Amino acid sequence: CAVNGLLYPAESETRQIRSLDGLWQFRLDEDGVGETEQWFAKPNLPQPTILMPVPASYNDITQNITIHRHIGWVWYARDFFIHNTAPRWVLRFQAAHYETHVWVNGQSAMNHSGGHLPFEADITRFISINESYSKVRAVVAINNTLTSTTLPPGYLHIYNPTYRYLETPFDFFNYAGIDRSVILYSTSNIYIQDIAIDTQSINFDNQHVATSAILTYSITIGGTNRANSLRVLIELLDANGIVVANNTDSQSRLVVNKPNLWEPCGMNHTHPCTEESYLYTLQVTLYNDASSSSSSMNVVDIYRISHIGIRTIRLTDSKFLVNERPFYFHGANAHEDSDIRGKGFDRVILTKHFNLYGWLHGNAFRTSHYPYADEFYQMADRFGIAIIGETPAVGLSATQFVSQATLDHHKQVVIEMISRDRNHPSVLMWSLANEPKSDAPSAKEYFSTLANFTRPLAAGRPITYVISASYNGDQGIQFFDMICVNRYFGWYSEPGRLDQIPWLVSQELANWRRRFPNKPILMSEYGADTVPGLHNDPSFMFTEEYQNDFLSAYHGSFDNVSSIIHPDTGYFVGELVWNMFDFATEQSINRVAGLNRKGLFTRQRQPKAAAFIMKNRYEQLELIR
Ligand code: GCB
Repeated sequence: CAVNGLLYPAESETRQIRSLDGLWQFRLDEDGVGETEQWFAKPNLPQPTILMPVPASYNDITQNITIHRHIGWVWYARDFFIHNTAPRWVLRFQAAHYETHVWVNGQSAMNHSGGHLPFEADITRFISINESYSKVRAVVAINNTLTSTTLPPGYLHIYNPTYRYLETPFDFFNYAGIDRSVILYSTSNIYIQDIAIDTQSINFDNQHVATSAILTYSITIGGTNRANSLRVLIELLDANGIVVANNTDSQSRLVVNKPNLWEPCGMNHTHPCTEESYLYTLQVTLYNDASSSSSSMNVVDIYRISHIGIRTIRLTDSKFLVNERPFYFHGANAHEDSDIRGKGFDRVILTKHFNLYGWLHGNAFRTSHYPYADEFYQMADRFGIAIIGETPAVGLSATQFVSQATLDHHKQVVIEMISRDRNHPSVLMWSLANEPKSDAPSAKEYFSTLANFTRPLAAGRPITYVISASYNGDQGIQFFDMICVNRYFGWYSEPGRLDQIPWLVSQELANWRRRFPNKPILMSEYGADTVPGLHNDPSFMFTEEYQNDFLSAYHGSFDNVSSIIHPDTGYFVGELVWNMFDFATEQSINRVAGLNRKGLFTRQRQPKAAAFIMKNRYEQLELIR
């Protein structure tokens, strides 16, 4: 499959990186006239403009409710200089939500549909590369309107000229704008375009020590005018920078003797979550070998991936094996969401996220409900946190299952997500959707097609989607590898009845097992809204006591069928709480002050009482291995 992986922009001897983050000119385009009036060709956006930080969602930056709830086009612009020290310049958006049009020096440079994933264009043709510098103007128009064929879907209702409402069939605020970094980077005319690496083949001796690993890789070269003398050198460096394997074919294998394996934290006792997991660096050098003497090696491009982890994944009927040992997922799902920034990427929030994971002894999370910024995966690789990478297909209904446009876009998103994330050892599974209406008859054909499409691209990972339908109603999971269910007994159903949770959970898991005896099961969400500081004994809904008791009530049922507590009979391979942090939603009668409050931590990243209960549980779970 010809997938361009859009390699993460990395500096090297042959590549310069320039951040275009900062304050951009910004304005709303409430009447949607910007393109017809050619705002992209003007030296300034028409007034009134304001300053907008990039990266950030624009919604919560001002005190203006119109900007907060805006639906439609917005415009961003900035000028910058390029010093013509390189022959090729690429402008890259790490993500923007949702439909994005970009002009460079007044000319259309790229369009992209969909948030959460990067897009880029070679902008060399728009700048005067023969001068010593070029002045460049980038103008960006972004529309956050969701439709029945976007992912996630949405439905625009226009009640009158001032009352427009975007119905979003999902439970998080539709933050928008340039919410991840904008980067300018240079390469040579001929360059390393893509790298795919697979570490799935490891030999173990009978003491379970890895004796060797075979890494299969493929390098794609981009650019024109390729000379016959172009060569490639692939080297794998260990954590001390020593070359442990190399090759000179663009598609081949590297053999590593006695490899150090990447493992999720807690898989052995000596590896707490805050310690770094073992990572190798893959260094790819592209060079011209005109004179055939190695001293005249003329380097054209160098690219390094510094997060190569050697590990295997395999599913059995009842276990999720990492490096051939049972792995039990435990942690909390999250959202890219924080005060003021909305979904804007922020390294402070990122680092706190992982420090809290370490504190909690969590070993896994799902990127609910869309692919996160690349940096989350890089951190997860280092911390040894397992990721279930999810597409933005949240809230699919029967309408979407019969739409070819939705299916085509879903496939496109699968390609973009997997090709971006497949080289991360932390990604252990792909989730292709969250809570689709999978008991609709049309779900069967849709998910069968999607599973068949994804399987050859899945890069050694199992595939799943996250289910809210009943065990006997779901039509699509039969085509996937694992069962992931979200359940809210004692909350959305049986509200207040903590006493009913244990048997309901046990019965639920047993029912799924009966229908699918060959697929391991994971609870991909369970949780209760909790207002910090609210107390009641006996526990009542929304109090800290209730969240404690609610979560604990699930755990006994999990433990009864756990694949690590009962290695012979267990089939339950993990538990992911909803949610790590409180997060923003639309305003509604069940979301006090516009927040879903199921976090173990507040939106400001401070613990509720339940965080301590979960820390204790995860510490105990780690000791079971
Ligand atoms: C779910 C959804 C999640 C919601 C959660 C809730 O099942 O997957 O997006 O936020 O329930 O709290 O309602």
